[in-house]
Amino acid sequence: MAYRKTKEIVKYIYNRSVRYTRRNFLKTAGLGSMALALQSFIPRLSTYRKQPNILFIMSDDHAANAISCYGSHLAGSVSTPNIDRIAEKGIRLNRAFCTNSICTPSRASILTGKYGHHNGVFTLDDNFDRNQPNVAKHLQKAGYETAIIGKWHLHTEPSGFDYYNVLPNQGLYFDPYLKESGKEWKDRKEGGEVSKGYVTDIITDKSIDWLKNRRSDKPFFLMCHHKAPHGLWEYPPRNEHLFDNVDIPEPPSMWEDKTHRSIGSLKHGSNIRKLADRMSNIGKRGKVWPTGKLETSGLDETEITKAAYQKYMKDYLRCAAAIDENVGRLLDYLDQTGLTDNTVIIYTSDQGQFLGEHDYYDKRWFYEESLRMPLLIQYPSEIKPGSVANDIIINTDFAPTFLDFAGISTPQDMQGSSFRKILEGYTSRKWRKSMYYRYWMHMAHHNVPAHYGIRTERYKLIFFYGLSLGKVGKTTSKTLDNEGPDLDLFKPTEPGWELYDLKNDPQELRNVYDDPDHKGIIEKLKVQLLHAKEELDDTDEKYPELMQVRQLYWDT
Ligand SMILES: [Ca+2]
Repeated sequence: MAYRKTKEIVKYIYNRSVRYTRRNFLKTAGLGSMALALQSFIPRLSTYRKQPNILFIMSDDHAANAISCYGSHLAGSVSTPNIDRIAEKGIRLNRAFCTNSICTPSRASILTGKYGHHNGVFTLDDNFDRNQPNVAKHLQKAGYETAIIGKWHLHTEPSGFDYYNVLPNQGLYFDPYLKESGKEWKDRKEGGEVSKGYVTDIITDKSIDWLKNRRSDKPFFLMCHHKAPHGLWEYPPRNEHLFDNVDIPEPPSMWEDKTHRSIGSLKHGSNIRKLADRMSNIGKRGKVWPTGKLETSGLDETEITKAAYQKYMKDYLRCAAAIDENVGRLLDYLDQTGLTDNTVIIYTSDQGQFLGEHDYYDKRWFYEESLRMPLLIQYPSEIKPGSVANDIIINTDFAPTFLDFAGISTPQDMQGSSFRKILEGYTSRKWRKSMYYRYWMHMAHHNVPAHYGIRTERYKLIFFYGLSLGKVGKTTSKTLDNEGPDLDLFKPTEPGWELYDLKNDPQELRNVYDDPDHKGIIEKLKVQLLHAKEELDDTDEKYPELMQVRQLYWDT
């Protein structure tokens, strides 16, 4: 047996099917016989033992609002026909969320199936402990050939991969360095050899090369990780004139009156006006903005914000268009080589990105546009074309789901759960109805205060506790354009609470925390929040400083 004794397989399938599969449960309940019940599951055995290939394509900061199949204020301006192909042939998940909306922590959670406080990656600066278990190691043991190509950003040498070829840190858009397995490894931004060309094309070329040269007798697990469309949004020259003479629509929340916000969030974050300054000034190293300086002379404040938004969106969408082209190349390769039917194809992004919503760019906040990961999955044997799911999925669920496809039960140390059955259209009654979020990197880079909270299907409760708790590392000082740190920014900020009713206010334009009508729901959500923290082992008792803040502000 490749990975499990027959008896164990049958027991495993029987248990999971009884637990999750309404259709099969009804069948077996009517027959009332264990033997017949098992018989009805036997055809599934071959499917489970087949171990499909897994192609995981992840971009960086690609907001669902910028993917046409999700629909948004950008509909009509944005077209991602190749990424949409995955949704057309498979499923679109509308509520896939990250547990900490920045690159390094989200990637660590995807790999380990754990929150940052369990895998040790709280911030962009934390080195990933390569000796801990991860999904690639489990898949290797289960007989998979594994590879990661593209953005890594976990600083230490990848482990669990038969092959890797990864960018140091963020990587470069043009002529990037790449660090390949079998050669001397150097941590963090050191090391690597130059590949000539545009990074998105290169990552796809190397992914296709690896697919061509892989061992044919093993299923594969390939993580194809794009750098784009991460700032500073350097698009390929071929897309330079995309969106010429087009006015990109502004999101309705770009001009919102933020007076509804708590003091915890009100004055923080990076707005589009700040981006205008960065785009129009010469940086500290004497460099102009890489896609050209934003000209603002003669413009008033509103016009400057509008001009910066247009430039931001056009640069960003030109990068995203290159992602879409390259997703198409990978999908075409699978089609041409007959691999499509036996490959689970996933498209996602490490987290979302504000595209002017709430007058923000970047991510980090627990607000929807930053929290939400696009998630599209195609696997014709199990997923009906054009499916849509609204269940709450989080990034710690990815690893258990991949392992489920490989026939492996979720390891005890993983905190997420497999959502494989949701892809087939069945949701267990036990499936989570809420998710816990935590952002640790207090006021580093884009001035976002540390916070945590809970999002249910309807409500979102956020506690901005405003403390760095020693989680800001010594090299967290570099911003995107290499500006130095202002350590004063890492001082505590004033705490505050916010509550959003996502049913009546999906764009989070009205914080109703102080509305007396919501007193009851706030009490319930605080109990749920503490329960989630307890269950996930992220209790505040570990941080006396935070407990002090809680004592003062919990009931305010
Ligand atoms: Ca990212």
